[in-house]
Amino acid sequence: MKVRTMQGRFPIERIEARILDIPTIRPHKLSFGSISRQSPVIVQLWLTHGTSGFGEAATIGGPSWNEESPESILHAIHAYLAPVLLGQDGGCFETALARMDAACKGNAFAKSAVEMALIDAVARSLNLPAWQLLGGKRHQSLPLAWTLASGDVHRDLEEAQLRLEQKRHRIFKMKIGARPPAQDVAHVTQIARGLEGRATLTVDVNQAWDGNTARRYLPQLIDAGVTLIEQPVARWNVEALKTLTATLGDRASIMADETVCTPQDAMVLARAQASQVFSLKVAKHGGLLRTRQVAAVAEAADIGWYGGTMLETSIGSAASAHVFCTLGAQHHGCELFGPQLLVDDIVTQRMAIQDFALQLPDGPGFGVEVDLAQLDRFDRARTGLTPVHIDLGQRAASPST
Ligand code: MUC
Ligand code: MG
Repeated sequence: MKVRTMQGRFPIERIEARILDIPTIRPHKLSFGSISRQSPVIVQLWLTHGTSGFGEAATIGGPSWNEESPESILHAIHAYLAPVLLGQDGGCFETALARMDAACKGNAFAKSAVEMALIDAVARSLNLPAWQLLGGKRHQSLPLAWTLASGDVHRDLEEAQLRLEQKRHRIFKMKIGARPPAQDVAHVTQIARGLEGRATLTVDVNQAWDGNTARRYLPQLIDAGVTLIEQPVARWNVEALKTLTATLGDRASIMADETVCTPQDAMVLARAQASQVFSLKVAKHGGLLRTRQVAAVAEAADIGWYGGTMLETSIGSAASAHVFCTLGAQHHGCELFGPQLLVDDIVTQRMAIQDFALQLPDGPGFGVEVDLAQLDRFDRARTGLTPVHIDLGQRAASPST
């Protein structure tokens, strides 16, 4: 039998992952389709002295937001990432990332879930909050956006109204790009009128428009009151982002999301002056440490940051909050509202929201306690649910005649 040598102060003993299936409170409509279920991959990592930590990677609509799916993430973790980490010193985070990179190209979401569980486990064994291992916190709370994505003006306005009254959200992001642009402008204009003077409005086009459409319709959205515009064009279309930033940048900020994944992507955008804000997401950057690298490029290039989400449960959202709270002052708040979009959660207590801001949980690790019974309840291995597919609706339904 092969005997594994245990390395360093925090040897990694065991890594397990599973897919959960959690329904959303309402259909969530994006430019590329609609979802009614999230399928996060949850990782648990044990150190030899018994402490364990949790990590998460969530995708939206299987592999429809980018290349990774819950099933590919689970496979990458079990087949390629866990084997190169077992027995290694978990305290050497960069070495762990290098080993995962050497064993497996890409697969940023899968790596981020493992790195998250590792940082949680090491922080817990030191009885420290994770932010302490990530450079120290600079914010105790962050303004928290909510996404209006029901597709219906009245429902969107009702949702926004309630959240304003509850003092939970006063930044609202609208997901557009599924309908003809003129209809989107009409929808956003109605919402802007209904919320005038009480909220900040942003839109996420999720790559749906080409450069010409964006040049024509974004000024109309800005006239309606939109101040932050996320990923209006395809992720490869840096030229269009650059033109939009140069022509509209003094009236609203252009934010890159799908275009900015690696630190190298960040450098390309910074050199081209192709966006004023980066949407940071732990999963697409490949973990908490890489998120800090992308944020460092942003800071050096005078680009702001926004704390993005892939609609994670409270595990991934709390981990994201820990790294976002270590970043600089030039921010546009965050949208870590994933837990509120799900019918139920997998932690005993969610992060608090007060005065329109998410409060950083300060306990050991990511400061949230996982409810193991809830993990079992939603575990796909138990429920036998099949992979989630994005609902394309009328989009791409049949060839045009
Ligand atoms: C995205 O592209 O930003 C984040 C919030 C939301 O509603 O969808 C996601 C994905
Ligand atoms: Mg986005």
